[in-house]
Amino acid sequence: MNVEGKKILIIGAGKSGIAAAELLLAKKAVPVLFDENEKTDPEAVRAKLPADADVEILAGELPEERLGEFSLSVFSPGVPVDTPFADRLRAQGIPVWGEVELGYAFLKGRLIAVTGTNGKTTTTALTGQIMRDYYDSVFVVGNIGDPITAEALKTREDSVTVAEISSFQLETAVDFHPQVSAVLNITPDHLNRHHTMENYAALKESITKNQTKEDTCVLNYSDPYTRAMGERCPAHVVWFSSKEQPPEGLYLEGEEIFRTADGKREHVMNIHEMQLLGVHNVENVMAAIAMSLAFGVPMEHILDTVRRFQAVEHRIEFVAEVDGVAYYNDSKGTNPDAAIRGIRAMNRPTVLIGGGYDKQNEYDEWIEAFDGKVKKLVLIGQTREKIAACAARHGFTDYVLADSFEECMEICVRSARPGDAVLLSPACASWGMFPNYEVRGRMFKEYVKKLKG
Ligand code: UMA
Repeated sequence: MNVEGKKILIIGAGKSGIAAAELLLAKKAVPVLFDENEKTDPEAVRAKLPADADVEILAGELPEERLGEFSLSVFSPGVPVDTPFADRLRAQGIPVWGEVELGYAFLKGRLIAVTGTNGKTTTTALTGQIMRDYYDSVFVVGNIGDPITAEALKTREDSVTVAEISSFQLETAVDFHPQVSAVLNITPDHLNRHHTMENYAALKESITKNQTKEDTCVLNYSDPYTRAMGERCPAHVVWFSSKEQPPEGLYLEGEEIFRTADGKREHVMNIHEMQLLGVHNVENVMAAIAMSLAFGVPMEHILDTVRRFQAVEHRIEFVAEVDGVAYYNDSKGTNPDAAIRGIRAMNRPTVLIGGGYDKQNEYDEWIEAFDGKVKKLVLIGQTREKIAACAARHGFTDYVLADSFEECMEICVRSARPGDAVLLSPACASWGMFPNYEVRGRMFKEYVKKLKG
């Protein structure tokens, strides 16, 4: 793709926007960074760019008459594309791309892309580690935290890129074509942006839209949405399941993982050989094994990495035990389904921290999953009243509303007794109180470390 001399509008001056601007500068384009947040400080944004970067930075509103200057627009994942602003760009004939599509246009080598509602980060990190342990040039990018545009220009013909891809990023995918894809599961999330489950599931499915029979798609056999995708999938389908035996792929029987391929069944491993906990993680491991096999990594190399691989930060992460209370950071529990996995993994009476940004999710199933284990629910953020009302409807009244994260932590410490757990697994995004779930998780960990100190 030749962008030399072209003026390109980047929307969103976060991680993705900065990385996209750097890539475009390296390709001699003229990027203009625009952030719709009027409080954006252009100098603070400039400080994140290379010292000699000549980039115009705009904040607030973009004057209509300027739109004609641009030959392409690149949206950050957090910026919706079904808005009047995006429509105005399209009306002027300016293509609306996502940051992932821009990175993809410059990517060399082979690509694995992982999507799904939950388990994406663990599966991407594990698959990335398997690739790193076997191949020379490996990049792990996308929603996991490192934008694809930050790494794309470093890739070579023999590189392997493993990308975690969110529904936001798929909304603007055009030519994005992974050789191996995976859709891990689909449960309600981000419905404030995608409006219906049908839209959301269709976006996840679009990860396969440019794949062919030469490619592989790894799907969950026991999830109704991904099962149905298998019937329409343009790529060769390999299944995984923790509940039943699929026609081809990996599955769990008791505590053993098996694989069937070409009509033959082989034993893969016992789940106690892995360091990761919970059935959801067995699913993530099976998906990672299936993708790695499809990429040509021999089974014994894959299993060697799987056996050593530890939980990723913010995903049911044990922080410390203080005065007999175990503290767990599951800040990545940003939707009810992910948070159900968090609560299921607890084996002690639990003081649970919930609430945050309102993505218009329903909390009934999450509250039901408390199953007598949650002794107190401490609620924070925009959704705290909505969750409290839902808890009361389900007969759970041991909840308390906190006005700040500090107050929430004080209540947790006061309520937990030796032998209990305190779990941050909020079932909501962090936005509104924190810039992202990582900051939320780190604040939790810092508080616990201070307690310990
Ligand atoms: N902004 C606008 N207009 C808007 C919304 C935001 O101008 O309508 C501006 C904000 O003022 C801000 C900037 O856009 O300055 C932020 O852009 P962004 O939200 O795309 O955030 P980035 O820092 O670029 O991070 C993004 C992903 N964020 C989101 O999808 C919300 C990160 O995923 C990802 O790690 C990063 O790109 C690198 O690829 C985070 C996430 O929460 C972890 N993802 C969601 C999830 O996992 O549930 C999808």
